Amino acid sequence: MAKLIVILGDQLSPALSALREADKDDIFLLAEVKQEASYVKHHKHKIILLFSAMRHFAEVLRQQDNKVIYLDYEQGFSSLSSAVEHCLQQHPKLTGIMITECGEYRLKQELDSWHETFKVPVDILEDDRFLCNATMFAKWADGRKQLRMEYFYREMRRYTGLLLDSKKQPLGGQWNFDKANRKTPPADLKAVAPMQFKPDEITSEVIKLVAEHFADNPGTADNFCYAVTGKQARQAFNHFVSEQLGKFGDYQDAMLMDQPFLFHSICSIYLNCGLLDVRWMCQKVEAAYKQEKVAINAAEGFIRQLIGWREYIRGIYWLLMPDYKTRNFLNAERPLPGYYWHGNTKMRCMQQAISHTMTHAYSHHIQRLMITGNFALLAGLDVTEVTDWYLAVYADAYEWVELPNTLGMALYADDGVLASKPYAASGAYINRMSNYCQHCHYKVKDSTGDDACPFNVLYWDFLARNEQKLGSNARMQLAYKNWHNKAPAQQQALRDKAEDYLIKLDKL
Ligand code: DLZ
Ligand code: SF4
Repeated sequence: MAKLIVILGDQLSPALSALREADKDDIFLLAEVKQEASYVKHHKHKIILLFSAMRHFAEVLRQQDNKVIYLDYEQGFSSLSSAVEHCLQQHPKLTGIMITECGEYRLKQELDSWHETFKVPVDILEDDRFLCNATMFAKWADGRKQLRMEYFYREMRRYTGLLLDSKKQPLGGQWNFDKANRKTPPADLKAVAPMQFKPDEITSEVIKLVAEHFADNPGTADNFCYAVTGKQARQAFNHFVSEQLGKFGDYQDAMLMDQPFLFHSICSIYLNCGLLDVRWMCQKVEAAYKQEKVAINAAEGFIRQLIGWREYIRGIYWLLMPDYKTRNFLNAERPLPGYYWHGNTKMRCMQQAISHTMTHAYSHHIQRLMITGNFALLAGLDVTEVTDWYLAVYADAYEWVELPNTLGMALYADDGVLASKPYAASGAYINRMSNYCQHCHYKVKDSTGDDACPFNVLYWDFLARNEQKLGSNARMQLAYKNWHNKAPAQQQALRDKAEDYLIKLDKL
């Protein structure tokens, strides 16, 4: 009774439940297929990363004497279902399928149909690489008026025991050191880059394949330097802990010209496809704190992202899909300007965030939330176009993580499920957290003149445009008070300027 064990491109973990449960006669399937490679126009680096990491993972499985079927892209399989069908036909001794649950609702529907399609038993196992499963999350969410991350996070700290003292109280005397993560960066702050890896033979093959078959996708296939094995990813993470983490604690939200990574680990790229293990990462960071190598704001700030934010986001996704994807509270429907795909804009902050994205399939969370996300929110860009953009261009993006972060957190399209108020900010915030404005065509101190900063102009217009929906939000009262304190003539000038900018949005 041999089974087909299907391993997806973001399931490249030795501890995957489907691998743990496999028997000796079972056959593993990894497949590079058209549908997964093109449900959005993925950045070339994202495809290179996954195809190369899948090929390396298959190698390791083979070396451990497992039977592995690897279907590469040039074999032309259209979908995972067609790959599975092929294997079942070629190997009649296969009498069942086993797979660990996937990370996207779209694909879940396909997996759920396999039992009917193939007329064999299909075991879909829990993905216990995550710390909180759907049942635990639903229990936590049940009966709560608001699903705030902070309370979920405290439960996760208690559940994991991370950064707790012997009385189960938070080390450092408080749960959250968020305020100590937002220092303004000095202009001469020197970044410490994440570890880079030279492509080996397998990766070089994949780079050629992607350059040929995905020529029109965003990004270039040339400068790929990410880890593609678990061993490399662990090296990269150890480098982060010893060389970057201390400064990451202080400057999590900082942005500087031409410094795409600053002190960020970029390990979401590896964690989200399975090359790193969340428990191992958290233990490394906790140990660095206990050995006094990093301060509490660094250790807590990092662990919060993993066991707090990341698990919370996943919980929200599975709790609220598929309805969540249809939400558009602010009726945002303006087309995405072309510079989201190339970064040719006079707005320096947008140019930086987008060009980093196009070069590396990466930009850090504040660039995503407070630059490209904030701009999309203020300008009322189409929610589906924006969420598809994030899903396509980031190497760490799968819908479970991308959708709530974009639709909920950045665009407030879920009417406050995730965030208690929209993350709308004017140029002043960007000026405080970066040195971009000094290098910009627009004037960050201006809101109505010829070269007024578009973030200022659109910020006020956003408030005015959405007052009916946001005016009663308790956390927006100060913003609306400031708006109403403006003289009618000034309000009109701001709105006229916004109209002008919105008409020529593509040319800003
Ligand atoms: C993102 C991606 C890409 C580009 N290609 C593949 C692929 O060819 N084969 C595969 O198994 N997975 C791929 N993936 C990742 C899947 O899309 C991912 O598993 C689902 O989105 C669920 O999270
Ligand atoms: Fe961005 Fe405005 Fe600053 Fe220019 S002036 S970098 S558009 S915030």
